[in-house]
Amino acid sequence: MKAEFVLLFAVTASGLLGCIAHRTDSPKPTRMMTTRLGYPETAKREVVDDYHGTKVIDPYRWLEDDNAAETKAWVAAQNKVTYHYLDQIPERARLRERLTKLWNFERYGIPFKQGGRYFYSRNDGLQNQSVLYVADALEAAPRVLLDPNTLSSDGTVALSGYSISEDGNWMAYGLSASGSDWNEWKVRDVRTGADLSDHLKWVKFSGASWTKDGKGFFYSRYDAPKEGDALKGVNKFQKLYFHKLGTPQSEDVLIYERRDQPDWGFGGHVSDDGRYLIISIWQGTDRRNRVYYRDLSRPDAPVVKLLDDYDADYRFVDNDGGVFWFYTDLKAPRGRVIAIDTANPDRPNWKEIIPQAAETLKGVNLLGEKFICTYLKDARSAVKLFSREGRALGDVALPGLGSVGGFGGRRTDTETFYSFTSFTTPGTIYRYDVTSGASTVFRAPKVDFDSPRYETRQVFFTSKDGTRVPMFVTHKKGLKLDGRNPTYLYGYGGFNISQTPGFSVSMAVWLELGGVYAVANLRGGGEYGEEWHQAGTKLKKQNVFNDFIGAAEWLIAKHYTRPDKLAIAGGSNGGLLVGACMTQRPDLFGCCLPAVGVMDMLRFHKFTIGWAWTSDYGSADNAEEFTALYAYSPYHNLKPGVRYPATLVTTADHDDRVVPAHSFKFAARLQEMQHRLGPPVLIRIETKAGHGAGKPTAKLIDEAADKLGFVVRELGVELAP
Ligand code: X98
Repeated sequence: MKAEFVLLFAVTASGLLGCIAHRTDSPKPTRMMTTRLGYPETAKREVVDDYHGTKVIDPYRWLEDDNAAETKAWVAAQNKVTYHYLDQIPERARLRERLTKLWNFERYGIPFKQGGRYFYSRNDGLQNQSVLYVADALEAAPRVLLDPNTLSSDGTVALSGYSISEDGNWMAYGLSASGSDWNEWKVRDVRTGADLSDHLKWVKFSGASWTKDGKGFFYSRYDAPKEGDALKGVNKFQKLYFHKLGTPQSEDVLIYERRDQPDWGFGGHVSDDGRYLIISIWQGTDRRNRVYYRDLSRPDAPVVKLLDDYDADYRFVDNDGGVFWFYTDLKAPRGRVIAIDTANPDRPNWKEIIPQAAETLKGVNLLGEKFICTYLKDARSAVKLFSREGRALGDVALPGLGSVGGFGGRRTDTETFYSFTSFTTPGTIYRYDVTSGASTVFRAPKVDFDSPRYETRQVFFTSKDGTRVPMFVTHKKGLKLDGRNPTYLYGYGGFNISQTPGFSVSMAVWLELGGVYAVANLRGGGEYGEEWHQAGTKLKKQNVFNDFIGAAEWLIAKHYTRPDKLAIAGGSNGGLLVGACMTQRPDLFGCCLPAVGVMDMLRFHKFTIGWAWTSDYGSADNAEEFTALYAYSPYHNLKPGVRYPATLVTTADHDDRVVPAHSFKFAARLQEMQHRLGPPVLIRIETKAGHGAGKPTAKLIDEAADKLGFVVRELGVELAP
């Protein structure tokens, strides 16, 4: 077959990847490679479950055993096939080279002040892990407080969290190895940089909160798992402890547990005035919570059940003596701020301070006696100020369509910091003077990317049931809507999590290639508050897939692209999204990238923290919810002989958030079902890595090169010579 090439784009400033050609006839060169791929034989075993009278086979159940030698052999054999295929993609080396060059820019985390010292992270560009610094003044030369790169030779030990004592002298910090959610916490003397002997194990889903006197901190932990079960055993019965500085963990004081409530999780937080321990009680990822508190000024004070109706999301903001301010979505799906006087806590006495707005309230901080509220307006950030009484005091002006984060600090602080990022600019850090309202740049990264050549448009499309759904579309200025632009469509659609603009090195390289990058704000997310979230959960989860399919159809109808030029991607709940959409509409996509996805919707609740997600998914234990789950579960909806799009499933051996067995079983069955002349179905299993957090830069670059290389090959994107 004769391939024609049409040169469409001019060379960029970098001169490396700026010009691409499109094959106009899509010869699908993968076919030949596919037949030579030789997937490993995956044994099928007879496993049948009965769900409410429906028999369901699970032939690849054996892949759930992460300790079995046969699972390890299967992983090795799959990786061999995958890397053999990826090694033959000539563009991959150049993509990796360009990714490495673009990744190599200095970037800072958002600073904060504690005990007269400033703390911030910095990455010089290619460091596997960002380094934590401390400085005596904002522009004083900082010194290294913690360099995680020294903790392992390959960058696989990451700082997962830290907390500084009131006087700024002590730092409790959590470390995660190989991407696991399990953390070990230690304590460092900020003045000397030396560690104490304190060592806490089996900490998960916890921060640390110091008492005002710096004598110790509150944290949450689980019991040690059974031998061999650490990465897949169910996490229940979390307990809240107090750890006293300089003592062994065995002497930690149990502050709160509920043996009658296995699903309850606890977050302990000491109020800035040091007076109260606020205990947030969670039941999985359900947004609703309970709030209890204890008066720390009295050693024998009881735990008081302040908010125990489990009817809304309540997040403690700050307090003025016994008056507590909360963010809540109670009778306000887009959020508001209320005050509860703990001396008169009955509901009729609650006061509304900042009412619900048209925008969705996402964050509230009290600084310089003003509330700084971050909102989402059609998935873009807006920041508004209010007095303590709730009087509107104006906005913080932002540089454009993007996302902000930060505004941390204390009620008495008049200085705070925030970051601003967009699809074409990496995070710039600003210092904000709360008194004058002036923002000044603290650090602006310089990245080798010609941002002004690109544009982001926000579009709205209509989903299957008529719902108006927003989507960000980013590409080179002057893009020709000729229906054949390679397009990378990304989505998540769950857990009240919003997809807001942000810079991605990988997508910057894609844009340089002439690609279109689309991010759809699907239902299930938090863009428009709790109603938007609920509209994509449980029996309504199909709405999320309909929205994503609607986004793809819109991009095709508006001549951005066509199915064989369209890649879809998503991770975690977004991996489920990709898996469900490709099983429902295999004709609509040219390439699919389901990453660390939840693929077996009948068994997700049986591993680690999976049970927590029944708030979004429901459970196969419930007959009605089983029917909904079985109708879209990616693993269960693959059909024999269908021509599925080229697929690169990605996961990692230490993913204890979404166990890799989901991806293993899905990939095994997809290889079994794929049409014999269909495009490749590969699974890439990263080693010494987890769900994503803390992944070292070297691994991020390798993964991005492999994914982009795969997309470039499968969509037939030609790089400039
Ligand atoms: C989680 O599963 C979040 C996991 N998680 C936490 C923390 N606390 C939790 C309490 C209860 C249940 C889960 C919790 O991370 C936590 C608390 C303090 C400090 C650090 C962590 N999430 C979902 C997820 O990962 C959605 C996003 C958060 N999923 C994977 C959903 C499906 C696929």
